[in-house]
Amino acid sequence: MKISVVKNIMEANQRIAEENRRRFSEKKLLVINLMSSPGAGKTSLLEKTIQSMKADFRVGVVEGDIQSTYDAERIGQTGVPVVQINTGGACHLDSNMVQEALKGLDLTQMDLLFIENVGNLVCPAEFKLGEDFKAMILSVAEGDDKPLKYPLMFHESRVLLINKIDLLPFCDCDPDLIEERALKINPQLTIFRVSCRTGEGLDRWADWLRNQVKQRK
Ligand SMILES: Nc1nc2c(ncn2[C@@H]2O[C@H](COP(=O)(O)OP(=O)(O)OP(=O)(O)O)[C@@H](O)[C@H]2O)c(=O)[nH]1
Ligand SMILES: [Mg+2]
Ligand SMILES: [Zn+2]
Repeated sequence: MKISVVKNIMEANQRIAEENRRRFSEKKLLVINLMSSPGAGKTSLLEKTIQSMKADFRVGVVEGDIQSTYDAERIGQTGVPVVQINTGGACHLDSNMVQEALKGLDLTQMDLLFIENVGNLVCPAEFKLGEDFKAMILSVAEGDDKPLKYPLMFHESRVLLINKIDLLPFCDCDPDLIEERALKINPQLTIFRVSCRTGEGLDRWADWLRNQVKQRK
């Protein structure tokens, strides 16, 4: 009966994700579930994005990690409200964990909420959290074959950020090939090439995001 157990878990996740989603849409809050493999640059992207948007929008963050409050402390330095989830071993966030984390945030004081998922290119893509959309980061150091091998995350995401483009001269990675392969899986993907190190491409991403927040209002 293993199969029915798994099914029940997914149904419960779906139900709580819908509750989260209702709360978010009551508050006209844009919520983004940010996913990538470990170290692709999720927290770095959030630090940069918050810096460029916090004068115009009220931003909040839920940080998901197996252990530690390290990322929440990094986000805390930007001055925006943040809650850390420690999954205690689980390799993805689920909607119940997010619902618990929301108790620590005042959603009435927020326009944009980022949920940084656990670093993992596989199962975070399977769990809805109540977000408006998923965004994923792939860093060029991971290789241009990743859309071929981990298609679900590319399929489920609305946005792909190709990060660490400052490292392209040192990597055997063709960003055109990443885009071509990703778009074959998901032709609706909006793609940005960025570097959180040099700042290249981040303005375009922030402009796009501002429009998304305004449309939600
Ligand atoms: N060269 C370069 N390094 C980067 C860039 N973005 C992030 N890094 C570095 O990559 C490392 C990992 O970045 P994080 O932002 O912590 O990555 P993450 O996805 O949040 O990692 P986890 O939360 O552990 O999954 C850090 O040392 C960053 O300074 C970039 O655009 N270029
Ligand atoms: Mg992080
Ligand atoms: Zn998992």
